[in-house]
Amino acid sequence: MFCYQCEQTAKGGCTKAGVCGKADSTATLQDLLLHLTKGLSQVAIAARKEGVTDARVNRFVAEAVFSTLTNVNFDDARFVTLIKECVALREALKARVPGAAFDGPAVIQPAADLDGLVAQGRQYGVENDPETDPDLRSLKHTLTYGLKGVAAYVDHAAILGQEDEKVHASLQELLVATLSTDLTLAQCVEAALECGRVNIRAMELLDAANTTTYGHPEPTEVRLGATRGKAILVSGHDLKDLATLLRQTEGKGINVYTHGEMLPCTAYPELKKYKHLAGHYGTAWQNQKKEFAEFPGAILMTTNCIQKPTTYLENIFTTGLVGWPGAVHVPNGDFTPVIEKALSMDGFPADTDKGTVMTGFARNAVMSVADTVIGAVKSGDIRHFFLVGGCDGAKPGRNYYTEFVEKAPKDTVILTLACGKFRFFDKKLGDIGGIPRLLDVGQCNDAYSAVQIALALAKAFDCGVNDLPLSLVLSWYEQKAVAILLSLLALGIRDIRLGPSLPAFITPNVLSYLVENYNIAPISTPDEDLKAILG
Ligand code: SF4
Ligand code: SF3
Repeated sequence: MFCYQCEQTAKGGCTKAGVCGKADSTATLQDLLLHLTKGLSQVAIAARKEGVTDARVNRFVAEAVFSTLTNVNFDDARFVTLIKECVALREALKARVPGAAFDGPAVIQPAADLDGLVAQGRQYGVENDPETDPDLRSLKHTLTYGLKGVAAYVDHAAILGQEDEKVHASLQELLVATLSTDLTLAQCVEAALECGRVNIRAMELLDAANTTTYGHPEPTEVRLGATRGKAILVSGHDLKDLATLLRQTEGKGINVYTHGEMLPCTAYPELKKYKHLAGHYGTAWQNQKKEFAEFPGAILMTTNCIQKPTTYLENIFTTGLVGWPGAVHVPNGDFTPVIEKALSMDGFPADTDKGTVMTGFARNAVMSVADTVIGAVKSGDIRHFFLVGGCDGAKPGRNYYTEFVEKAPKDTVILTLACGKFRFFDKKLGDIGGIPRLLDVGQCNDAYSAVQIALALAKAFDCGVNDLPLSLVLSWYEQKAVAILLSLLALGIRDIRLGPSLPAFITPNVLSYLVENYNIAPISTPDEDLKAILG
């Protein structure tokens, strides 16, 4: 195996096993599935030209690519099933365009068993990429990882009924573009920016999916302590799974808690209406081994990030695209096994009080107080906004983000999103004239909301986003962050600070390009960066 798609990668790339816990076989099956998904996309593009589109093919491409995102699925058996489904869909679609001719991954026949598939997959790993130019390779891998993020957003939105045929078509075309060895540097850059543009539309669909189904998030105070009694913990990012579980647990004497990226779900009217949505438990994904082991109830993983379960393997359930070998996988929509497990466990023996945090400052909530915010900027009460957002992770260098927020002057406001916020989410930063200094916009899936806030501020001040008193200080871990970064570049946003380390798949020349054109900078120290930004 060779994998360097996430920030946690071993020096130069994971080769024997993933730092994330991904086995060599899993990584190799993921490579094969990704390659075959490009073959399915080739057929889908040809079919589209003939006026044939297939809804299941569109959904499958997104699901299969999302399955290969970091910390989603570690179960070889599930990848074997996906590989078989991919080829079956491809052949069925080919039959609907009898005149078309295909090559490459559109004609690969999969081996019969797991060992054969792993042997086959070795040919399609990133180390065997036929692209020989290191900078082109770097840009194409950036594109590939960005597309994994797009696939995640497309899938999330589709689960709630929001799809756009143009987004499916673009995702498939860009997947196929990564196969070409004829692209110039300029074409590769353009493809990466197009990925960013497609991602904006995918995130817009997801925003519409979430807000039309569950209402606009409202500023909400969330308890961090526990309530005596039976308990289920929900992690990942999927709102529909949480809604379904809340419905299915109503009146059963079970309290439901959010974990990690599910925290902002507590701010949606149609989710917060459930009285047994009792609060938030724990912090970001990399702390789950400790936090899940101590949780006295059942645990449901709806999407990334899952880690190898330890003592709690019997208590953890996966659903949707998530998988861990040995953990019980339940279909979306019927969480009976999770509920039965929770009822069989002790639950919390007593109430505990660990204070509260605020969430729910998504675009609608922030824009509803836009006049106050604009007034505070004009009067000088608010000097600067920082968007300190992105993924969390295990690296010690991520303390930078905690320190940065702690050291940000009292006349600055911190917008945050994604699981990186757990480095500082419970800090009491006070307010500026009633505007909280720490505003949780939502999940990584809500980056669209943050972009809309920035665009609205730019409009109000009649300037470009780059001219606002706003700085982006981002942390990345997995590939949704790559997609978001490409979206920000596609919007022309400059001066982004990125950490805790730069992607291993970026070559020095590509980095120089990013610095020259977008003034991207790696994070340094909180003191130095604050000084450079605020002068
Ligand atoms: Fe390594 Fe990250 Fe790939 Fe896991 S996903 S194998 S940690 S680079
Ligand atoms: Fe976090 Fe996995 Fe990226 Fe959703 S939960 S931001 S890392």
